[in-house]
Amino acid sequence: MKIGITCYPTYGGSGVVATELGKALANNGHEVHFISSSIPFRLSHVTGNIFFHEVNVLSYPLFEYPPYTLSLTSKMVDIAKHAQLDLMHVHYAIPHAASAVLARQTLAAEGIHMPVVTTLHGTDITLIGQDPSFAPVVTYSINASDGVTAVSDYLRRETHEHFNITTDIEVIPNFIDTDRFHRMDKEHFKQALCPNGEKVMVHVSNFRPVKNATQVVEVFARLVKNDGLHVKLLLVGDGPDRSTAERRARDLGVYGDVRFLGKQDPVEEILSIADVFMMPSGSETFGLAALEAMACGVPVVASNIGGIPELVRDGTDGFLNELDDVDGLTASARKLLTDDALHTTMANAARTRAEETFDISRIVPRYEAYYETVRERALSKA
Ligand code: GMT
Repeated sequence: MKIGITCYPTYGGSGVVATELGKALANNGHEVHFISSSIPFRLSHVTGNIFFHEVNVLSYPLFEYPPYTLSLTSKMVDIAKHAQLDLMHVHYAIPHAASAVLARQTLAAEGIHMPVVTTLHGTDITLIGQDPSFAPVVTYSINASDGVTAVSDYLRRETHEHFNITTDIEVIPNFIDTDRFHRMDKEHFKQALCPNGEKVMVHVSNFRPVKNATQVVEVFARLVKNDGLHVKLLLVGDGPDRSTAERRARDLGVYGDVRFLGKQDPVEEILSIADVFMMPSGSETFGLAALEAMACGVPVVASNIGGIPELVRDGTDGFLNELDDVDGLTASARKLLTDDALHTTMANAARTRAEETFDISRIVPRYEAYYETVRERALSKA
């Protein structure tokens, strides 16, 4: 098939999923056209049957806000015509689903069929999408899509609860390439960071308030100061709460044992030296960063919210604690850092879960089958 993919190109789970999906589809012989404001950060090579089309946003004295959504729509129309796309798959509803639906209507006026699949990822449904300034268009563009997927059962339920949805939503969970994400021998790196054999706690996020990165620092300080554990904390990523987390580490007197590494790729090399992965998020529809850790054999300590329990099994491949329960999160991390036998069992379980349930080879065929179903359904209606 010839498939158009639109996503946010920046640091974020929906862009990662869209890009990895596109690369896997191209690997399976499909022709994939990425249409985005800039090249997605995980798309390092645009070769063979992968194409990238940048959306050019025109400024004009009259425009206080240049209308990106319309420029994206026009680019979709242009690529659909010239590359003869069989289907357009958009990730994150705002504004991509609305652009795609409008592009489909524009093309239909010229007798061209281009079914639209929308994948819902997170705050497009759980937060920002519910704002009255977006909700009517989000509702319309979901219902008008030819196919809709959600990355967890939780997200599917939330969509039905908060929007007037008249269409079926297919749950296709996120996935991981377990050949790329696996525990590697990074002893030299570990030695450099932990010269005295300290254990390693890792947090990876975009440091938005919803990620509760400061709680990771609080947990870490308790382990070091109250329990006297020899641990280092690595914080990967960047965003609005990074400076607050840095300040908290200084105030708690643990800054010397904390490293803020900023945005890093490949993250699997850092995960390869980790003993515990922390995800105390206030909202998470899936938790892709936790899956990346699990694939590298790192047990997860996370909040028991959203879609996380569909990924991390409490007491099997990590521990889930009530939201904002810093004592509980600390106790969970303490168990994993002090009980080697428990750690090994959970690390193995985490890796097995990633391989057996979320490996890319199991999930990408589900998207391919779904595309076929959507296309047949859309063509039979046309
Ligand atoms: O929804 C967001 O705010 C951002 C989005 C993203 O682009 O990173 O994250 C969501 O999608 C990811 C990929 O499907 C999920 O793994 C994240 O759990 C989800 N984030 C939230 O729900 C906060």
